[in-house]
Amino acid sequence: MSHKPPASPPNFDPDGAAVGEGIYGLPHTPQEAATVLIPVPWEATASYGVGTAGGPAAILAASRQVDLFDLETGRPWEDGIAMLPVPEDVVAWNSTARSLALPVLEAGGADPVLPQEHDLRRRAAAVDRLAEQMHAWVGRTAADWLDQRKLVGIIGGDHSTPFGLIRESAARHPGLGILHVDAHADVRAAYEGFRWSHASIMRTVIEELPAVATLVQVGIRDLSAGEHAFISEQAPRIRTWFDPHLRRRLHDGEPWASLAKEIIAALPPVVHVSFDIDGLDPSLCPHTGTPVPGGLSFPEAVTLFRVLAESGRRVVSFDLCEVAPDPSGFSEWDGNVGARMLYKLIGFARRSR
Ligand SMILES: [Mn+2]
Repeated sequence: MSHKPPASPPNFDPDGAAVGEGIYGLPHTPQEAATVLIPVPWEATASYGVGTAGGPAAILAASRQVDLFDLETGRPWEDGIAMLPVPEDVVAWNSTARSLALPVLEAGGADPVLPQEHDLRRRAAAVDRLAEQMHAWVGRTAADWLDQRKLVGIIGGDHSTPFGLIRESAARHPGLGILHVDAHADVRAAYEGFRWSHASIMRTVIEELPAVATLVQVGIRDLSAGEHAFISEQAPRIRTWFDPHLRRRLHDGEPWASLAKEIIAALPPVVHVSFDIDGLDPSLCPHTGTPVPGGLSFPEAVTLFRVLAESGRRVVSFDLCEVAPDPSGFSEWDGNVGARMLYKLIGFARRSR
């Protein structure tokens, strides 16, 4: 990629404590930066714990503690990383959608036919319309930066947030593959009455985006029988490495490096990485909305990124979702892990280009 690194201001010291307002304390504007991050503080349909709408702010705050030098990827900051301001429209849509959704979530969903659930259905439909506005906004914003040949990442928010980016990315790269790290399969047809649920993102991707050639899932350990059947029916377009099966092979002595190569080999040449933080061991994301025991260690996830970059495949876009700060404000651990995972992901994605 022929991107000219932006000149750093004379008073910028990459080894010093972060002083700038930007992510990782960096001085770059989005126009200068090779990597542009779009924060999407949206969690309208969070069904269990809430707080992922605070993900972008938590990652931004914690990012200032991350050393810019990285042992594995060198200096990913050099050609610029910038996060756009938190979009006020999305904040307002999220809060309206959240109030509309609450009674539906409390009722465990909206029945599609029962007359007495008419109001719940009306609410769920209104939430879906707001979600579509959010997707349209994400799509327009992402399209602008993708057309400038930037690496574009969504910082969620819940896992419904990257749909607009994946759609734009796939439109520019037909045959796109998705590397999806998650505890959940996210292939429910709809969830709790909402078409645009955090639990159905990959179902929508598979059904509505024929330009997505392959979905490769890793770390999945919590899904319904219906989702399990859907994954089997969709093979080989969906390839899932379930977490218990990966653990068993590791315990039987197979090295993670060879499992990672097997997983990455299933991907086409151009890739979007969709990273739900709950794909990791929940000790690394204790406040995320739907934690599940098991999952990847931090170094296992980073090895996947490394093997992906070294394979010659190209990462053109990504999302990092479901990071939620400690509601008491006491611990910044979730944001810390999120900011470090993001830095590794950007570092290896930049190397892949
Ligand atoms: Mn998940």
